Amino acid sequence: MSEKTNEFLKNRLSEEDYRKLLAIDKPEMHEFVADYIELCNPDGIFVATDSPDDIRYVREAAIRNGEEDRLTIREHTIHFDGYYDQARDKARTKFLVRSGVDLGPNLNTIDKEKGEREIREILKDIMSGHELYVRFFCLGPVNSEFSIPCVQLTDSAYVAHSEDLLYRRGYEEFKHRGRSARFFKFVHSAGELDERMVSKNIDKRRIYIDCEGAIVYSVNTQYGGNTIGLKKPAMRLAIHRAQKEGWLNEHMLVVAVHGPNNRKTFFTGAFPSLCGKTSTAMIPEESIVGDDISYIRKRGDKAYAVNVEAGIFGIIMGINSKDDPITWEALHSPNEIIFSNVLVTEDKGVYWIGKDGKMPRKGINHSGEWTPGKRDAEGNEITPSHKNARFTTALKDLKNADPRLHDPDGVELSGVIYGGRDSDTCVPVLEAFDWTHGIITKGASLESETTAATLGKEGVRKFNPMSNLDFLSVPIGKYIDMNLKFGSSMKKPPRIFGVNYFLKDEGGNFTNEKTDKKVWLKWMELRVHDEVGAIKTPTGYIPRYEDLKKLFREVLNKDYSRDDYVKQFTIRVPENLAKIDRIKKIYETTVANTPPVLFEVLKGERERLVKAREKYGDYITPDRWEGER
Ligand code: SPV
Ligand code: MN
Repeated sequence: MSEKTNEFLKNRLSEEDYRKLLAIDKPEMHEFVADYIELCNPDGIFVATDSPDDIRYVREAAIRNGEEDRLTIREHTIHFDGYYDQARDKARTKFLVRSGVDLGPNLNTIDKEKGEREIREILKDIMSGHELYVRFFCLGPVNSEFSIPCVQLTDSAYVAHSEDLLYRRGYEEFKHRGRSARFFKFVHSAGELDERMVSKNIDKRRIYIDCEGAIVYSVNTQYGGNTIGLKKPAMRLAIHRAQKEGWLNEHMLVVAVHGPNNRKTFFTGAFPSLCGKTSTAMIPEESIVGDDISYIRKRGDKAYAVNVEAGIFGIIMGINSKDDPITWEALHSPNEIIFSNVLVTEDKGVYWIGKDGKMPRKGINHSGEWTPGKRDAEGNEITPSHKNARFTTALKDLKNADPRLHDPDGVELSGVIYGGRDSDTCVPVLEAFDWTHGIITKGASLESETTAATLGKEGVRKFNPMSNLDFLSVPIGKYIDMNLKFGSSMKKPPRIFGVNYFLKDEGGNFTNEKTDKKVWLKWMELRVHDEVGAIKTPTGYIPRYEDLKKLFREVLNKDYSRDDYVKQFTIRVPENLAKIDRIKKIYETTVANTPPVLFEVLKGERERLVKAREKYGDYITPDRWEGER
C-alpha cells in the first residue's frame, strides 16, 4: 500500500478499525477500501472481523438504522425494499467491457470507461450521512480449493446482516491467505433513503459488473438479488473465472438423496425461479447442501460440488405446513431470520400469500399501510405480501442440513438435474443417454414458462440455458462448450436427468402431485447406481412402470396406477419436435460460437423422433417401447 493510502486510512478509520484492516496483509485490498471511502465519503466506518461482537454490531445496526424491525419471535426481523425495488433489475445490470469485446446479443454491456465514469459520478459522496460496513466473507467452504475470499463495502446494515446468514466468515481466510488471496470486491450503496428507509433514487439504480477488475457496483437499490454482493453479483465474476480455469459455476441446488442401506448420493439441480428448486432441495427425509448456487470442480476422474453459500434467501409465497414441513418449522423457530416484503400484523406477526390460516385484514407491507383491495399508482391490486417476498436464514438452523455442508473437499457429484416449467412437452423424469446428450437436450435446451411472479404475459416459454442465462458473463456458446468439455473428459461423468414438475393433460390439469418429485429423486438415485432398469425412448431413458409403482408405495405410500403412468410418460412427438426446432433456431440466430455438436445432437434427436412417429404415431405410450429396451 502506498504511504498516501496508509495515511488516508489512518485518518479516516478509528485506531481499532485501522488495526483490523491492517492485520490482513493485502495491499491491493487496502487500496480498494481507501479508494471507495474517499469516493463515497461515509460519515462513519465499521470494519468487521469474524468475531461475534462485530457480527452483533452489524445486526444491531440494521435495527438502529431502521432498515430492519424486530418481530414477535425472538431473532426474527422484517425488512422492506421499496415498492418498485422488489426483484433483480435485468435492464440496469450491465457488464463493463472494453471496446472490441463482444459478449453476444443476450448479455447487457456498456463501454467500460463510460460505465465507470457514470458509476463513479453516482457513487460520489453517496454515503454521506451513513455508516459504511467493511465485511469479509468467503464463497464456498473456507480453506478449500473452492474458496473465493470477498470483501463487501456497503452502507446497508441489512445487506451486511443478510450476508452473515448466507455466507461463511472470511476475515480469517483473508488473513491466512494474505498476499496470495485472489478476491472479489463489492461496492454497494442503498443511496438516499426515504422516510420508510427504502432507496429513493431508483431511476439511478445500477448494477455494473467488471469481470476483469473482479468488482461489482450496486447502487440505489436494496433488493437482495441486486445488492448482496456474494449472491448474484459474485456469480457473474465467478463464471468468468471458472471459464478461464475449467470448472463450473452453476445456478444449482445440491441435495443428498438417501438411497438403500443409508447410502447418500449427491445431485445438483438447475431450475429457473419459481419452478420448485428450493422445494427439491428441501424434500423431507433427504438432506440439503444448498438451494441456489454451486461450484463444481474435477478431481481425479470425479466431479465434486460445493454450495457457494451457507444460507437460504428463499421465496416465501406458498409455504405451508403440509407441503413444506421443514421450512415451516424453521420459520416458526427462534432462529435468526430476516423476512423481507411480507405483511406485518399489528401484533408483529408475519403473513404471506399461501400461508396457513386466514389473511389478516390489515398490516404493513412493501406498500406501507395495507388493507385488502388496496391498489397501486398503476391501478394494480396490491397483494398482502409481494410474490417475490423472501426469508433469509442460515442452513445450519435447518434440521435437514447435510453434515457435509462445509466440507472443504465438496461432495462427490453423481447426477445433474435440469428442470423447467413445461406444461406440454417433456415427461416428468428421464435420463439422458450420456453427458453430451444431457448437456445439449436437457441443459442447453432448457425452457421455462413465465409465471404470475414475473412481469408480462403468463405461460410464455422463455429460453434459459442451464437456468443460468441471467448470470452468464461469457458468451452462451462458450459457456455451453465449457459444460460439454467438463464431463466429456471423464470416464464416468455424473449422469444427467431432465425433470418436469408441471406437465398437464389435455384437460389442463397437472398430471402430477407436488410430492411426486420425491419418487423421481429416488428413481434417479437408483439409476446412477445401476440398480434399476429403464426404457429407451428417442429423448432418453424413462422409468419402467413396475419400478415406479414400487417406489410410489415405498416413498409416498401411494397406489400408482398404470393410467397415470401412461398419461405422464407418453412421448409427445409433435411437441418434442417443435421444441427442437425452437431451440435450433435460437442457437442459429442469436448465439455466436455455438459448438457444432449441439446441432448434431439436436438433429439426431429429431431423426429418432421422426422415425418413431412413422412406426407408432404422434403420441407414443410407454408400452410401445417394451420391445426396444
Ligand atoms: C433467483 O431469482 O434465482 C434467486 C433470487 O435466487 S435472487 O437473489 O433475486 O437472484
Ligand atoms: Mn437463484
